[in-house]
Amino acid sequence: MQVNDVTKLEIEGGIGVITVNSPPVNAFSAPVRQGVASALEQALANEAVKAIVLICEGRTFFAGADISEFGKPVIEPSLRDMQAMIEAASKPVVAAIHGTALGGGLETALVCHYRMAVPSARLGLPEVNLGLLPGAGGTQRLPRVVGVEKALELMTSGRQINAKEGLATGLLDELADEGALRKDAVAFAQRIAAEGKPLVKVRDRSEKLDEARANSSVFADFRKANARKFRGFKAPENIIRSVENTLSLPFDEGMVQERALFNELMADSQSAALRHVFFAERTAAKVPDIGKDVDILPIEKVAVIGAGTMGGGIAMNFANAGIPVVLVETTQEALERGLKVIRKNYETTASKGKMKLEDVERRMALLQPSLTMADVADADLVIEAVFENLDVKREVFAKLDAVAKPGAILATNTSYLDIDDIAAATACPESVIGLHFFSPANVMKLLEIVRTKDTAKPIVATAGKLAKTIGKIGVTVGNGFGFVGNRILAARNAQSDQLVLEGATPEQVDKALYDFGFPMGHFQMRDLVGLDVGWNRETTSSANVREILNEMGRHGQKTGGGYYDYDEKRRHTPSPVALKVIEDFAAKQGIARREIGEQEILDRILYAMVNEGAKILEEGIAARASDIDIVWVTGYGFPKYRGGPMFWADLQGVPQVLQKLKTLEQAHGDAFTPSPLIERLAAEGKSFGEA
Ligand code: 3H9
Repeated sequence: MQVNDVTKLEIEGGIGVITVNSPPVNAFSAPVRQGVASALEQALANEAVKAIVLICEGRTFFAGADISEFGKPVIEPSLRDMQAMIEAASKPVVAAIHGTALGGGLETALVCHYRMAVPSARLGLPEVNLGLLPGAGGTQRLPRVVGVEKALELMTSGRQINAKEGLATGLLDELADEGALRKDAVAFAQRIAAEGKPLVKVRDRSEKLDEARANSSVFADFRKANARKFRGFKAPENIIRSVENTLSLPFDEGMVQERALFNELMADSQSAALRHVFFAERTAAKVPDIGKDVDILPIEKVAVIGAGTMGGGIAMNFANAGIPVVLVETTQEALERGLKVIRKNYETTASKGKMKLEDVERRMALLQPSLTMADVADADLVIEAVFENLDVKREVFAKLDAVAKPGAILATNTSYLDIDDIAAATACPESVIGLHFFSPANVMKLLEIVRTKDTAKPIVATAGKLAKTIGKIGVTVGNGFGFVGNRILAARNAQSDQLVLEGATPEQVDKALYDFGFPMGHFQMRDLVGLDVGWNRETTSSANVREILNEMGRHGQKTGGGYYDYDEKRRHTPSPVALKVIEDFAAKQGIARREIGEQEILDRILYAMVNEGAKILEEGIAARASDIDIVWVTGYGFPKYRGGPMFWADLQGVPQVLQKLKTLEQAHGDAFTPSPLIERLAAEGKSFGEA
């Protein structure tokens, strides 16, 4: 019987089966909550029903509260009301789980009296990723089932566990056969009813809490162990406080406090930012002019030109996804060195237990080393990762043009160069695209997909699909200096360099960025990467502080000094030598040094970045402001809880951004001349999100 558009109730062998089908992910929207509540009422009122199964159709069990309803007035019944009905039901209710039981979905399973899942199911409370805590009883019930420590770990990381771990931790009562969930859940419910098993309510359980009471330092230890990881994020602390309440408050009082702690997070800009990132990540996958009708090309074999740090890392992505890779180098030595590094990376992962040893061999076997460009002939995609120099790259592309099979995608991993210039070396510019991986390429999530004026749509669509296949977040951008990420980085770098000349110290600039939430400051980052990256010994001319430091042999961490001095453990201290270089250079430039405060540092760096982002939007290099945010959050360490530079700017308000830029322009010049887009948005009363 259909209860409403998304819910039906069927009676099968004395079991009331409530089935929800609300694509795409069965989130608890108002119709889903209403459907479950009325199906439950009907099942409870029906004497033929001895027990109830709650199950979903489609790809997954409930994926949680409907995030798109957040911030809007609650439509009855609330998730908590619906859950209270289930928990208080006079007949046993079994949650039958497939896909992912997440957030409010798992919390609903926790109010059912029993839980069963197929082996492929995954369970988790990922609210922390949205800047929230599990606010439908999760913080109160999960510790009662899996224990305080495990619950803290799961809720503050958002980690999903598989069904096997679910069974081992007591989160699941039974496993169903894959593909036979409904049948097995009905049989399980029949057994429960026939044997008169109790209506187990997690809220009444206390044995795991008693265990935690015996270990008085559990919360302090947990906070200490994770201080670095949680830095800047508010949700983990509220989760910990709510779990602490399980030990000191009765269940109902704990629930009241959970609600208060949840509401506090919901009202905070961090959650708004993290929810923005959640949707922005998914929106980035949709390229405005590329519909579902555009062909996706098969990628069954890849070739990577260059087995250096980038090329090797890029090749690993494909081997990890089971796609064979031809790895081409010019010398046997370079090839062997590259393969050795890849093997070492895999073995390190295996030694940490994150990969099986046989998988190391399986992945290595997917890599076919070659010294001959002609070996790319049967690759569907060729990625060039050679030295960052236009002539070198053009030469490679001219060769590729001759040896690659017709229709193969020819990609460059350049981070700054004009891809139109590179494509012009071929007779098929429509097949050329930029795939800008970030170092380390096997780890970093971001992939800038750079389309030129000529790149054919199927090539762009295929690159987007490929990003997903290899576990990256692909953002499609236009071809222009530095694309999105490095162009904004250049604006940030210019201000950082200028600030130290005008009187700030490298450590002051770095501290301001670190305190804002970046993992490390600009100068520390440069020292880590190596000041000599991109520096040319032949042409260096003491034109800036960086060149002078390089000329002095101060190439960064690896040489014991750069902008900072380093000890043998690579710990940094302020460098009097570097400061002297800065002061001398500033004097030579006629720049009078002065005291510079943290606010000025942040203002100049952030507003320069936002202004550059606005120009990028205006030029159509990025399709939307949220794409810029994703590039910076996933590729450059912009604090996720601030949502990215453009979301941060929207929080300040576009008129305020405009005002600030005008003030900065007066004091510091052209870099702050507001982009015309900002003027226009301010006049139209629009945000960057609406641009
Ligand atoms: C919560 O539960 C709070 C409670 O504790 C307390 C409440 C009081 N709502 O990711 P996909 C959309 S907080 C609305 O591409 P996949 C998504 O935007 C919630 N929409 O698929 C996308 O839309 P579109 C805790 C949602 O197969 C489409 O579904 N739960 C929701 O790669 C497909 O998504 C979570 O945080 C939602 N909850 O992955 C789980 N979830 O097609 C968040 C998804 O228009 N969700 N959408 O772009 C996920 O992790 C993944 O979506 C999931 C599927 C693993 C489920």
